Amino acid sequence: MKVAARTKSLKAVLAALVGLTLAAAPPAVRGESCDQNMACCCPDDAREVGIKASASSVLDGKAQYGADKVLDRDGENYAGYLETAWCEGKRGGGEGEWLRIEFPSVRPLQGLLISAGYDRSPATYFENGRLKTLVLTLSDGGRYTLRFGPRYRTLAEDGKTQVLNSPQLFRLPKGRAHTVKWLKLQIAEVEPGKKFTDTCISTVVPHASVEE
Ligand SMILES: [Ca+2]
Repeated sequence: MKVAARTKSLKAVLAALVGLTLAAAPPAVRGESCDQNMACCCPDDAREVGIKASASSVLDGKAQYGADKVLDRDGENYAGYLETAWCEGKRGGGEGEWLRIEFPSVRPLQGLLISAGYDRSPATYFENGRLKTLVLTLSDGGRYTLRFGPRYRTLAEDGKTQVLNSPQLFRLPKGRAHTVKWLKLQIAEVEPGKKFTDTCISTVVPHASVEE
């Protein structure tokens, strides 16, 4: 009887823990492909002055993989400068490592364009770790799980199939308007790289508004 009672109470504790975990899981937002998706395009704030990035770690401590590499811009390219990337420096896939972006003043945030990996080339993309899920925390208390979609494909002009799965657009749910001073992106799940274990993000573009 004693064993049975103990098993029962253990089950109750486990059930309570599972309940707490489920309750704490932030709502999920799925990434959209930017192929033929005008909502990805042209945020009016792509060249914000005074926006800053910091990170929990940097690969080998090298400036070339620094947090600021998610904010550099390539002329008028709405997606940012994809040749460069922040790469985390923790041993393993980088789960738990984070990137923090701070704005010079409080501003609206409706969406984010985020690279799923190192977008410089298909080679760097597949050799390094890629994102499956990120946890987004906002300074106004908002919290979401960002789920990167599967690989999107489209037909290139030369008739060859081209991989176009990154960056992806995340629209925050319309039910709640967010105004933020900072945001934090924490790596939750990754797909390991074929050659390297570090996980990289080429660009993050905050959108104050997102087209329908
Ligand atoms: Ca970059």
